Amino acid sequence: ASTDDWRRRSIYQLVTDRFATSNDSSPTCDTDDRVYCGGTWQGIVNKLDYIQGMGFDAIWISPIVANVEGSTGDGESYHGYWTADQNSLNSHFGTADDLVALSSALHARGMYLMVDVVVNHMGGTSVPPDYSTLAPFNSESKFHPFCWITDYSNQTNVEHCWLGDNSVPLVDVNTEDDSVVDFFNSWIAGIVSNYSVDGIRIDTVKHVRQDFWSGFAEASAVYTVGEIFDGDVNYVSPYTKVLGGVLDYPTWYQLTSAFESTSGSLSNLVSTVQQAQSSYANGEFTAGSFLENQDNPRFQSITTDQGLVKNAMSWPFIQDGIPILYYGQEQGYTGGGDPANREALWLSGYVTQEKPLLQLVTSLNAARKAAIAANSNYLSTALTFPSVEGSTLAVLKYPMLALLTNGGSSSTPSWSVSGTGYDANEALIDVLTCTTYTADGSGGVSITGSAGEPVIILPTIAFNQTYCQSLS
Ligand code: ABC
Ligand code: CA
Repeated sequence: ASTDDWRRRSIYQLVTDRFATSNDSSPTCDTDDRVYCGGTWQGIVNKLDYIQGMGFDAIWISPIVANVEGSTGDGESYHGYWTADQNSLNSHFGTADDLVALSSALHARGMYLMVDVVVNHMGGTSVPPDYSTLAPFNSESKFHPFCWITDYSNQTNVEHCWLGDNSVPLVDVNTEDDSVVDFFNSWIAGIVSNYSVDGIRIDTVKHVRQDFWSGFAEASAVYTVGEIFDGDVNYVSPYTKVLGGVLDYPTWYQLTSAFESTSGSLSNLVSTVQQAQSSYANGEFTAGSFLENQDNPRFQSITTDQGLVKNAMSWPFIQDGIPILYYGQEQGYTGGGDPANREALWLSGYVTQEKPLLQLVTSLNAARKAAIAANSNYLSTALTFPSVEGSTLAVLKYPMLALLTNGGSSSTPSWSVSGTGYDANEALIDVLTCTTYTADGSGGVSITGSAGEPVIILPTIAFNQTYCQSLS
């Protein structure tokens, strides 16, 4: 599927090993052990109702190819980022038929499959690594000479030296070598066609020369979203010219710091978003917007104030890009940094009732879908900030008006917003509570909220009321 096809989508990101088992069993899974816990592609198929029930219409799964086997000083390769053989699948997660069955099951529901892929490196188990264990590049000449990345301000160092550590060096592929480039271009085309993949998430993008990526993206012929783990818009933007989109790390930094406490800066979030809107090649429209992922402490390991949590969680669904929710957030998971943030989801029982954050996510997906349906230009309407005042923020992307606050759960926020585009006295609804409001004589909105929670306004006419009836 193309970049344009993905713009309206909403993505559920999962770590295959930790999402669901084939037979619905619930094996113990202590994240500190860093071992395979038993999740599979078949397990995902069994739980698609759970994902689709929240309104997601795409999933992003962790890497699929064969990895370093057995235990290392950094544990087992349950996450999938330590490739051993580019041309085989990771048998812990199932067979090729299972992966095809997953993509078929998704497509039968009108959902998309995004696969995580790693080009930059392969997984070693010693320094120097035993190159003969790697496939298909099994000689030193296909890799950059060993050196650790030591200087992130030196782009050559970032691209040619190695990530990882002495237990698991991430053996850096020589992506300047033409035969390596040719291999990867046909490899990605093969993955996309063999498993009917709709989009790819690309790992460690900033560790490979920028001009490698346009050919790779073209060869994939699908939407490509790249990971450039960096907070600086100026550093990230150039990559938006060579890929379908980027994971919006610059906004993520400001989103986290804006809502992690009641003293966070909303204006820093606003200015970073505006900078990204004007410097990314497609504005923020094709960027992946997220609050959590497998590399960073979960938001609720920083604060459990539910007012702050709900505001931060709302962000990816109300902004210009493609929302991504990292599995487990809907269940209120609180794991800290890697590996604690990779909890097994089966330990939650996949409960959907009386789960306020799961309900929030469901409402946010419903609101976004309704806004897309109501305004044929919604997906190309850049959000604006009609009001930024101390601890409150209004985000307008007509017909959606998101009223956010970082006042925390003991605050009673209020917003007064003009220039909304609503008609005089138009009937409005807060999608999260189904409370109704009326615009004033000039279309303005004045609302007092409660418990520091966000309010997500749509014209009542744009929102399917049966959704509200199903809430109670
Ligand atoms: C394992 C253990 C960890 C242990 C580590 C040494 O080894 O589990 O507990 O600490 C995979 C696994 C990990 C594993 C690693 C290494 O491999 O998932 O569990 O960690 O073996 C991607 C993936 C990630 C994956 C890999 C490797 C890459 O999302 O899941 O990890 O395939 C860098 C890379 C980035 C990478 C990330 C983990 O490391 O660029 O691609 N993620 C700075 C650097 C960034 C760097 C980041 C984190 O630190 O600039 O390049 O990311 O180390 C801001 C700046 C940023 C700065 C931050 C900290 O501050 O703007 O630039 O980021 O202000
Ligand atoms: Ca590299």
